[in-house]
Amino acid sequence: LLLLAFGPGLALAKDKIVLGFSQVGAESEWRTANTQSIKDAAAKEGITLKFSDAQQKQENQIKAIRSFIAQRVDVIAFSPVVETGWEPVLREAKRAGIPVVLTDRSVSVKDESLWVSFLGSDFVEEGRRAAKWLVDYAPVKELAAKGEVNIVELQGTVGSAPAIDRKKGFEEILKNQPKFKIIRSQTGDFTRAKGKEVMEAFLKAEGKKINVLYAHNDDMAIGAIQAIEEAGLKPGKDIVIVSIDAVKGAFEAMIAGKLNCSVECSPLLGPQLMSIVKDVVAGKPVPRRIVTEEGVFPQETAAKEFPNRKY
Ligand code: GYE
Repeated sequence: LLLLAFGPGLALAKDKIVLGFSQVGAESEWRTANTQSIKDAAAKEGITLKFSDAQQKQENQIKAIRSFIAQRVDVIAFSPVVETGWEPVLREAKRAGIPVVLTDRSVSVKDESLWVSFLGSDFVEEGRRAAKWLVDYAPVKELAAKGEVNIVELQGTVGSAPAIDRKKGFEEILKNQPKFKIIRSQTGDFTRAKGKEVMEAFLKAEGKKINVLYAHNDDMAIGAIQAIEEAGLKPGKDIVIVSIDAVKGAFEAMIAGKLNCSVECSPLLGPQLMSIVKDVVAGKPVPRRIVTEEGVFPQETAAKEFPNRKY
């Protein structure tokens, strides 16, 4: 204990790696699976985890990171709720000599030396995959042959990397599809409650004109499914639905015929994160970017895939 008081210079006094992790919140099934994965992997690797839940607020994440700096943790990892506004606190971490690892979401900062590694999905590609699936889906093709395909979009958290990129990737594919129109687009903050609320508003404004719902995550799609049913329409039939994450709840909705496709985004980042943390502490070089490998699950594959799903 006495030795510890002299700070990190005396490495022999503490042999366990201490990781400070600032999580976005608990807004979705994806997020709770991600938190579990990180906690399990830390325990398995014998890494002391200081975990902080920001309840989807950047100011809480900044506070958590400052407190990790004050506690002189070995490594700070975080999943930034939004992309911008991180320079000051990341500069503080750098000045304190604490390496920062980004997980799941990235930041937009000019000085790239403010973080050492970014582990997570390619969100633009996920958006492209959702649009490609949609354009090729037989019932939608039929609609397009006859007239316009009217899409409503439920966006993720405003300013977050997955909301920005999933929109971008989706639009990139639809740019070449003159029949496909995004008629409404609004944030549902990645939650079921908001997804339902915003879908209710879409239905009020556009009614039966809506052919397709594109939701940036499964939770918002699941909330929207409720709104669609309450409006007396059949989700998955009257309105084709594609969303992202491929959590268990999405598989259940697909098996029930209410969701048409979910593009995978894996939250199981814990083991890879711990291995990066160990390498950083050991002074080994780490990859700047590690992209998660993912698939696409159309409704027809859901029953067969369901037993294999880990989140
Ligand atoms: O898709 C959504 C969650 O950042 C990839 O955040 C993550 C997203 C995920 O709330 O469900």
